[in-house]
Amino acid sequence: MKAIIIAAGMGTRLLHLTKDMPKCKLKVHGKPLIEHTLDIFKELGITDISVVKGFLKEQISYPDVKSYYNDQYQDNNILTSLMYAREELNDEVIVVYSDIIFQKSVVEKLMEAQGNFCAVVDSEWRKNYLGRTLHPVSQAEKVLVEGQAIRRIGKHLPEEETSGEFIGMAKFSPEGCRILKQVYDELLARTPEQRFQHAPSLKKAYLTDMFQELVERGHHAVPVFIRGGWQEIDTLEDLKRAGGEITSARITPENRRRLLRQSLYAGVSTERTTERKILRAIEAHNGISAIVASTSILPDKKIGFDALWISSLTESAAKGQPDIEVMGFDSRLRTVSEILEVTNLPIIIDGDTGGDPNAFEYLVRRAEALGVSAVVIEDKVYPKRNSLDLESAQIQEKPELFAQKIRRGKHAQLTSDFMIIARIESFIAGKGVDDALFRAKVYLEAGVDGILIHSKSAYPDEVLSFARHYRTLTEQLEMQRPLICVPTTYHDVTDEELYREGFSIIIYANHLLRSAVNAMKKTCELILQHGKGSAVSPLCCSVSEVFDLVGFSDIKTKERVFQSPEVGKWAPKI
Ligand code: SPV
Ligand code: MG
Repeated sequence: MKAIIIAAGMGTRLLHLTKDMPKCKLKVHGKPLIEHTLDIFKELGITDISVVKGFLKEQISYPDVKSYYNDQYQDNNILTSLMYAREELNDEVIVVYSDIIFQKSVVEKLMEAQGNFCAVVDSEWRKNYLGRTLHPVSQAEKVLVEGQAIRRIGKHLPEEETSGEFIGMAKFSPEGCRILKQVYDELLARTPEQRFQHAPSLKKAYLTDMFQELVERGHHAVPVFIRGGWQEIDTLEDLKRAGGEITSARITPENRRRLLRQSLYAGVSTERTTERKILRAIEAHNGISAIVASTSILPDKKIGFDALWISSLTESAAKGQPDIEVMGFDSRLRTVSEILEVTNLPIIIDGDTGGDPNAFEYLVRRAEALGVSAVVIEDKVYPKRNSLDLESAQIQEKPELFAQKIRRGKHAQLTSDFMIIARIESFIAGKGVDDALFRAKVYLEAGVDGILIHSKSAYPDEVLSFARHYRTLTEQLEMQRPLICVPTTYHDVTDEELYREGFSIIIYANHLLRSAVNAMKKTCELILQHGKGSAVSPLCCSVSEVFDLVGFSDIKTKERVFQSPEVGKWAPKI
């Protein structure tokens, strides 16, 4: 008996949890989903196991488990995935989705079943949908059984005509494997792009579409009935119900600190041969804003924020204070500590002017020890005023003095992962591109790890012109150092456009605080107007969402899971 685990998909419905991790690596009862499956197979003596990988294939690696790679995983579906492992289809083979968790008895029943095509069907399937709000019944792969045979199968079946739910585990006999491959090849040769059963094409077909095809061709598909004892993990809600934790895992300061440099120089060891990647950073000013920023993603594109910006403007504003460099580094570092607790993202800290060189050394040492990846200091005279204030005098530091501060900071840091970024305020101070470039050269020569060029213009022209000259300058100096910008005032240019013009990190520097202020103002206004809380319900997230975000739900999950000495052994929740 062999087994094939299909683990190629992107798990988009698990949102941020599957941004950087394949779904089968999510932990349930303290152990990755796929390891529950592997352990059960091994306990049952099934040692010839293959995995079809796709999304983030490098993260799925087990000794004695064969690998197949579905390189088109973004474009195809489960049936095609299975066919990537077609050379394994030559024996009695169990095929299983990688996002289900089940008891050993489920596999035992399937092993005993006789027939060329056997599918495990849960007759008590309706229970699986009680209180399951994010995965509706319409998504269930339903099965209609007549006599001892599957007649119809697929998500499209009406509930009234459903005998049970296909759990995503099937078995093919050697003869079943032969027929499966023959039918597949025939369909591929004849109608590769046409509708296939309920799928838009063969490529996009589910395993259930193939079962339906086999049934219609007169083959006997055997239902192997079970009553519960399994669970599908499709959404955050499913994960929570199964005993998985839904807030992000933790990270050591060492590992977090190096994340920014790693992303900037994605996988390339020398700074000469960089492979640039767009990095989006967004401001966070406290724990909850950091949680929202880290968990917000475009699931289909796997786009999320790559770093958090600890802004002086919003960090002080969150405490009701102006951004005039009076709050001090200790306040900023306390906020950083709060944020580190709740996110795995790398942190870029706004160091204002850096203070005097001694104060800057202190900031570098403390930030580096906490696991911050980079500090940005602006080349203004202490105490600075916020750069976007149109009335304040914006006085720049002498370039040589600022370079000295950079050298002191670089000298103070202990690791090569930590970055010091110089922020040039020439445009803010009303000077031109020549002054900015002169300063860039001085700071680069002082050893700075990147340059942030700031502007308060309504248009990106200033920063774009700087970017063009910066490229030439860094080529002349034979050093590649990332370029960063803060498009607050020139906010119509997209991050992709800025990236194409040479920027590596785009910082959305104050948007969570500003949008929160608007939402809070509206909420106050509506409550005062209507005299009741329901007036603002559409503006508010639910209390249970807050519980989920801040890990309260995980506490309850852990209390349940760790109650049993059998942590790591999944048991269905009764
Ligand atoms: C901040 O976010 O605190 C910044 C950027 O320093 S700006 O407010 O534009 O000066
Ligand atoms: Mg600032």
